[in-house]
Amino acid sequence: MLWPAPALCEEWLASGPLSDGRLGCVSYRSNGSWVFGTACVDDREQGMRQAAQRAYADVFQVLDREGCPQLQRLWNYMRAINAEEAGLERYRRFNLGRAQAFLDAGRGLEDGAPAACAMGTAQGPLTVHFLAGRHSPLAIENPRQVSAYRYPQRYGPRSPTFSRAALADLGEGVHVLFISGTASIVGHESVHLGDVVRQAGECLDNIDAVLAAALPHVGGPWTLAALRERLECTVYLRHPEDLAAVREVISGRLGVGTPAAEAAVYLQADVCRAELLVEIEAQVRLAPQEAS
Ligand code: 3EB
Repeated sequence: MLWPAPALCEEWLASGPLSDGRLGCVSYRSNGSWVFGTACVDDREQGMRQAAQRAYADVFQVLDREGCPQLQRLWNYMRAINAEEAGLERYRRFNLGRAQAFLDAGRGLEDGAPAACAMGTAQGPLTVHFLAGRHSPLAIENPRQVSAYRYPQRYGPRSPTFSRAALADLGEGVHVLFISGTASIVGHESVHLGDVVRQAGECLDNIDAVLAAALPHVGGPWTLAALRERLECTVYLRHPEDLAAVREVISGRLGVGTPAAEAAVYLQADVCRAELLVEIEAQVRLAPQEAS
Protein backbone atom coordinates (compact mmCIF):
# COMPACT_ATOMS: atom_id res chain seq x y z
CA MET A 1 0.00 0.00 0.00
CA LEU A 2 1.22 3.49 -0.86
CA TRP A 3 -0.58 6.78 -0.52
CA PRO A 4 0.17 10.46 -1.20
CA ALA A 5 0.47 12.78 1.79
CA PRO A 6 -1.30 16.14 1.68
CA ALA A 7 1.65 18.53 1.58
CA LEU A 8 3.21 21.11 -0.68
CA CYS A 9 6.36 19.03 -1.01
CA GLU A 10 6.24 15.58 -2.59
CA GLU A 11 5.78 13.33 0.40
CA TRP A 12 4.80 9.69 0.05
CA LEU A 13 3.94 7.43 2.94
CA ALA A 14 4.59 3.72 2.54
CA SER A 15 4.10 0.78 4.86
CA GLY A 16 7.47 -0.21 6.31
CA PRO A 17 10.03 -1.42 6.97
CA LEU A 18 11.88 1.12 4.85
CA SER A 19 15.49 1.07 3.79
CA ASP A 20 17.64 4.03 2.75
CA GLY A 21 20.08 3.79 -0.12
CA ARG A 22 22.59 5.78 -2.09
CA LEU A 23 23.97 5.00 -5.52
CA GLY A 24 25.96 7.45 -7.61
CA CYS A 25 24.03 10.73 -7.64
CA VAL A 26 20.82 9.16 -6.27
CA SER A 27 19.53 8.93 -2.75
CA TYR A 28 16.36 6.97 -2.19
CA ARG A 29 14.13 5.12 0.21
CA SER A 30 12.40 1.84 -0.54
CA ASN A 31 9.95 -0.57 1.07
CA GLY A 32 10.67 -3.32 -1.45
CA SER A 33 7.56 -2.53 -3.51
CA TRP A 34 8.01 1.21 -3.98
CA VAL A 35 11.04 3.46 -4.34
CA PHE A 36 11.01 7.23 -4.07
CA GLY A 37 14.27 9.01 -4.68
CA THR A 38 16.16 12.00 -6.01
CA ALA A 39 19.02 12.26 -8.46
CA CYS A 40 21.07 15.46 -8.21
CA VAL A 41 23.79 16.37 -10.69
CA ASP A 42 25.72 19.62 -10.96
CA ASP A 43 25.24 20.37 -14.67
CA ARG A 44 27.73 23.26 -14.63
CA GLU A 45 30.71 20.93 -14.92
CA GLN A 46 29.58 18.40 -17.51
CA GLY A 47 26.80 20.22 -19.35
CA MET A 48 23.10 19.38 -19.41
CA ARG A 49 23.19 16.43 -21.81
CA GLN A 50 25.77 14.53 -19.76
CA ALA A 51 24.09 15.51 -16.51
CA ALA A 52 20.71 14.13 -17.65
CA GLN A 53 22.28 10.94 -18.96
CA ARG A 54 24.11 10.40 -15.68
CA ALA A 55 21.04 11.17 -13.54
CA TYR A 56 18.86 8.70 -15.42
CA ALA A 57 21.58 6.02 -15.69
CA ASP A 58 21.92 6.07 -11.90
CA VAL A 59 18.13 6.05 -11.41
CA PHE A 60 17.83 2.96 -13.62
CA GLN A 61 20.59 1.21 -11.63
CA VAL A 62 18.72 1.93 -8.40
CA LEU A 63 15.49 0.56 -9.85
CA ASP A 64 17.21 -2.66 -10.91
CA ARG A 65 18.92 -3.02 -7.56
CA GLU A 66 15.66 -2.54 -5.67
CA GLY A 67 13.57 -4.80 -7.92
CA CYS A 68 11.23 -1.90 -8.70
CA PRO A 69 11.95 -1.35 -12.37
CA GLN A 70 8.78 0.48 -13.37
CA LEU A 71 8.87 4.28 -13.31
CA GLN A 72 5.48 5.77 -12.51
CA ARG A 73 6.16 9.49 -12.17
CA LEU A 74 9.11 11.83 -12.67
CA TRP A 75 9.65 15.42 -11.61
CA ASN A 76 12.52 17.07 -13.52
CA TYR A 77 13.85 20.46 -12.38
CA MET A 78 16.65 22.37 -14.03
CA ARG A 79 18.12 25.85 -13.99
CA ALA A 80 17.91 28.08 -17.10
CA ILE A 81 15.75 25.55 -18.96
CA ASN A 82 15.24 27.77 -22.01
CA ALA A 83 18.81 29.11 -22.21
CA GLU A 84 21.16 27.95 -24.92
CA GLU A 85 24.23 25.93 -24.06
CA ALA A 86 26.75 25.60 -26.89
CA GLY A 87 24.10 26.40 -29.50
CA LEU A 88 21.30 24.11 -28.27
CA GLU A 89 18.60 24.89 -25.69
CA ARG A 90 19.30 23.26 -22.34
CA TYR A 91 15.89 21.52 -22.27
CA ARG A 92 16.73 19.97 -25.66
CA ARG A 93 20.11 18.85 -24.30
CA PHE A 94 18.27 17.34 -21.33
CA ASN A 95 16.06 15.38 -23.77
CA LEU A 96 19.15 14.06 -25.57
CA GLY A 97 20.72 12.76 -22.36
CA ARG A 98 17.47 11.36 -20.96
CA ALA A 99 16.67 9.46 -24.17
CA GLN A 100 20.23 8.09 -24.32
CA ALA A 101 19.96 6.75 -20.77
CA PHE A 102 16.63 5.05 -21.58
CA LEU A 103 18.22 3.40 -24.64
CA ASP A 104 21.41 2.40 -22.75
CA ALA A 105 19.24 0.72 -20.10
CA GLY A 106 17.36 -1.21 -22.79
CA ARG A 107 14.19 0.73 -22.12
CA GLY A 108 11.83 1.73 -24.93
CA LEU A 109 11.22 5.43 -25.47
CA GLU A 110 7.52 4.96 -26.15
CA ASP A 111 5.71 2.09 -24.52
CA GLY A 112 4.60 2.60 -20.96
CA ALA A 113 6.46 5.89 -20.56
CA PRO A 114 5.89 7.39 -17.09
CA ALA A 115 4.09 10.63 -16.32
CA ALA A 116 6.51 13.55 -15.98
CA CYS A 117 7.00 17.26 -15.70
CA ALA A 118 10.10 19.24 -16.67
CA MET A 119 10.33 22.69 -15.14
CA GLY A 120 12.83 25.52 -15.06
CA THR A 121 14.06 26.67 -11.66
CA ALA A 122 15.88 29.85 -10.63
CA GLN A 123 18.94 27.95 -9.38
CA GLY A 124 20.31 24.62 -8.29
CA PRO A 125 21.62 21.42 -9.85
CA LEU A 126 19.64 19.20 -12.23
CA THR A 127 17.24 17.48 -9.85
CA VAL A 128 15.14 14.46 -10.80
CA HIS A 129 12.66 13.05 -8.31
CA PHE A 130 11.18 9.66 -9.17
CA LEU A 131 8.57 7.23 -7.97
CA ALA A 132 8.89 3.64 -9.17
CA GLY A 133 7.30 0.33 -8.36
CA ARG A 134 7.17 -3.32 -9.34
CA HIS A 135 4.42 -3.04 -11.89
CA SER A 136 4.15 -0.90 -14.98
CA PRO A 137 1.54 1.86 -14.78
CA LEU A 138 -1.00 2.10 -17.56
CA ALA A 139 0.12 4.85 -19.93
CA ILE A 140 -2.66 7.13 -21.21
CA GLU A 141 -2.35 9.51 -24.15
CA ASN A 142 -4.39 12.57 -25.13
CA PRO A 143 -6.31 12.28 -28.41
CA ARG A 144 -5.99 16.09 -28.85
CA GLN A 145 -2.19 15.93 -28.78
CA VAL A 146 0.53 14.10 -30.64
CA SER A 147 2.31 11.83 -28.17
CA ALA A 148 5.37 13.71 -26.90
CA TYR A 149 7.67 10.86 -27.92
CA ARG A 150 6.44 11.36 -31.52
CA TYR A 151 7.04 15.12 -31.67
CA PRO A 152 8.64 16.19 -34.94
CA GLN A 153 12.36 17.08 -35.01
CA ARG A 154 11.78 20.83 -34.95
CA TYR A 155 11.26 20.62 -31.16
CA GLY A 156 14.72 19.14 -30.74
CA PRO A 157 16.87 16.25 -31.90
CA ARG A 158 15.38 13.85 -29.34
CA SER A 159 11.75 13.79 -28.22
CA PRO A 160 10.76 13.92 -24.57
CA THR A 161 9.96 10.53 -23.03
CA PHE A 162 6.74 10.79 -21.05
CA SER A 163 3.08 9.83 -21.30
CA ARG A 164 0.23 12.31 -20.93
CA ALA A 165 -0.87 10.35 -17.86
CA ALA A 166 0.09 7.22 -15.95
CA LEU A 167 -2.38 5.19 -13.92
CA ALA A 168 -0.55 3.55 -11.01
CA ASP A 169 -1.96 0.72 -8.94
CA LEU A 170 -1.08 1.55 -5.30
CA GLY A 171 -2.51 -1.70 -3.91
CA GLU A 172 -5.69 -2.59 -1.99
CA GLY A 173 -7.85 -1.35 -4.85
CA VAL A 174 -6.44 2.18 -4.73
CA HIS A 175 -5.08 3.86 -7.85
CA VAL A 176 -3.55 7.20 -8.54
CA LEU A 177 -3.77 8.88 -11.90
CA PHE A 178 -0.76 11.11 -12.55
CA ILE A 179 -1.43 13.67 -15.25
CA SER A 180 1.85 15.00 -16.62
CA GLY A 181 2.69 18.65 -16.99
CA THR A 182 -0.05 19.80 -19.38
CA ALA A 183 0.48 22.83 -21.56
CA SER A 184 -1.30 24.84 -24.23
CA ILE A 185 -0.35 22.43 -27.00
CA VAL A 186 -2.75 21.08 -29.63
CA GLY A 187 -1.38 18.43 -31.95
CA HIS A 188 2.26 19.34 -31.40
CA GLU A 189 1.89 23.13 -31.76
CA SER A 190 1.91 25.68 -28.96
CA VAL A 191 -1.32 27.71 -29.21
CA HIS A 192 -2.55 31.08 -27.85
CA LEU A 193 0.90 32.67 -27.92
CA GLY A 194 1.16 35.59 -25.52
CA ASP A 195 -2.30 34.98 -23.98
CA VAL A 196 -1.99 33.37 -20.55
CA VAL A 197 -5.76 33.19 -19.98
CA ARG A 198 -6.40 31.23 -23.15
CA GLN A 199 -3.31 29.09 -22.54
CA ALA A 200 -4.65 28.15 -19.10
CA GLY A 201 -8.02 27.28 -20.66
CA GLU A 202 -6.30 25.06 -23.24
CA CYS A 203 -4.36 23.30 -20.46
CA LEU A 204 -7.67 22.51 -18.77
CA ASP A 205 -9.20 21.29 -22.05
CA ASN A 206 -6.22 18.97 -22.39
CA ILE A 207 -6.56 17.74 -18.81
CA ASP A 208 -10.26 17.05 -19.43
CA ALA A 209 -9.36 15.09 -22.57
CA VAL A 210 -6.82 13.00 -20.62
CA LEU A 211 -9.38 12.38 -17.86
CA ALA A 212 -11.93 11.27 -20.46
CA ALA A 213 -9.31 8.94 -22.00
CA ALA A 214 -8.55 7.52 -18.54
CA LEU A 215 -12.19 7.04 -17.58
CA PRO A 216 -12.67 3.60 -19.19
CA HIS A 217 -9.64 2.31 -17.24
CA VAL A 218 -10.48 3.62 -13.77
CA GLY A 219 -13.48 1.43 -13.06
CA GLY A 220 -17.18 2.04 -13.62
CA PRO A 221 -18.33 4.36 -10.84
CA TRP A 222 -16.03 7.31 -11.55
CA THR A 223 -17.52 10.10 -13.63
CA LEU A 224 -15.63 12.85 -15.39
CA ALA A 225 -17.33 15.41 -13.11
CA ALA A 226 -16.25 13.51 -9.99
CA LEU A 227 -12.69 13.17 -11.25
CA ARG A 228 -12.46 16.92 -11.90
CA GLU A 229 -13.82 17.62 -8.44
CA ARG A 230 -10.98 15.62 -6.81
CA LEU A 231 -7.98 16.73 -8.87
CA GLU A 232 -4.91 17.94 -7.04
CA CYS A 233 -3.49 20.51 -9.44
CA THR A 234 -0.10 22.18 -9.46
CA VAL A 235 -0.05 25.28 -11.65
CA TYR A 236 3.32 26.55 -12.86
CA LEU A 237 3.39 30.19 -13.95
CA ARG A 238 6.28 31.68 -15.91
CA HIS A 239 5.31 35.17 -14.70
CA PRO A 240 4.12 35.58 -11.09
CA GLU A 241 1.99 38.58 -12.15
CA ASP A 242 -0.30 36.17 -14.06
CA LEU A 243 -1.44 34.54 -10.81
CA ALA A 244 -4.80 36.32 -10.40
CA ALA A 245 -5.84 35.83 -14.02
CA VAL A 246 -4.97 32.14 -14.03
CA ARG A 247 -6.58 31.52 -10.66
CA GLU A 248 -9.79 32.95 -12.10
CA VAL A 249 -9.63 30.58 -15.09
CA ILE A 250 -9.10 27.59 -12.78
CA SER A 251 -11.95 28.55 -10.45
CA GLY A 252 -14.20 29.23 -13.42
CA ARG A 253 -13.58 25.75 -14.80
CA LEU A 254 -13.27 23.64 -11.66
CA GLY A 255 -15.98 25.61 -9.83
CA VAL A 256 -15.47 28.35 -7.24
CA GLY A 257 -14.84 26.75 -3.84
CA THR A 258 -14.69 23.17 -5.11
CA PRO A 259 -12.11 20.88 -3.49
CA ALA A 260 -10.02 20.95 -6.67
CA ALA A 261 -10.04 24.74 -6.98
CA GLU A 262 -9.25 25.19 -3.28
CA ALA A 263 -6.40 22.65 -3.32
CA ALA A 264 -4.63 24.00 -6.41
CA VAL A 265 -1.03 24.98 -5.72
CA TYR A 266 0.54 27.85 -7.71
CA LEU A 267 4.30 27.97 -8.25
CA GLN A 268 6.60 30.14 -10.32
CA ALA A 269 8.65 28.14 -12.82
CA ASP A 270 9.78 28.35 -16.41
CA VAL A 271 7.92 26.08 -18.82
CA CYS A 272 9.98 23.94 -21.16
CA ARG A 273 8.91 25.70 -24.36
CA ALA A 274 9.91 29.34 -24.26
CA GLU A 275 6.52 30.52 -25.61
CA LEU A 276 4.44 28.70 -22.99
CA LEU A 277 3.33 30.82 -20.03
CA VAL A 278 1.57 28.23 -17.90
CA GLU A 279 1.60 24.49 -17.33
CA ILE A 280 -0.77 22.49 -15.13
CA GLU A 281 -0.22 19.03 -13.71
CA ALA A 282 -2.72 17.06 -11.72
CA GLN A 283 -3.06 13.89 -9.79
CA VAL A 284 -6.12 12.18 -8.44
CA ARG A 285 -6.37 9.36 -5.93
CA LEU A 286 -9.04 6.81 -6.69
CA ALA A 287 -10.40 4.60 -3.93
CA PRO A 288 -13.42 2.55 -5.05
CA GLN A 289 -15.43 3.12 -1.86
CA GLU A 290 -15.21 6.90 -2.42
CA ALA A 291 -16.45 6.77 -6.01
CA SER A 292 -19.35 8.81 -7.25
C1 3EB B 1 4.59 19.17 -23.64
O1 3EB B 1 3.43 18.75 -23.58
C2 3EB B 1 5.01 20.12 -22.57
O2 3EB B 1 10.05 16.62 -20.92
O3 3EB B 1 9.31 15.33 -19.33
C3 3EB B 1 5.43 18.32 -20.21
C4 3EB B 1 5.64 17.29 -19.31
C5 3EB B 1 6.45 18.70 -21.07
C6 3EB B 1 6.87 16.62 -19.28
C7 3EB B 1 9.18 16.27 -20.12
C8 3EB B 1 7.68 18.03 -21.02
C9 3EB B 1 7.88 17.00 -20.14
O4 3EB B 1 5.37 18.81 -24.51
C10 3EB B 1 6.32 19.84 -22.02
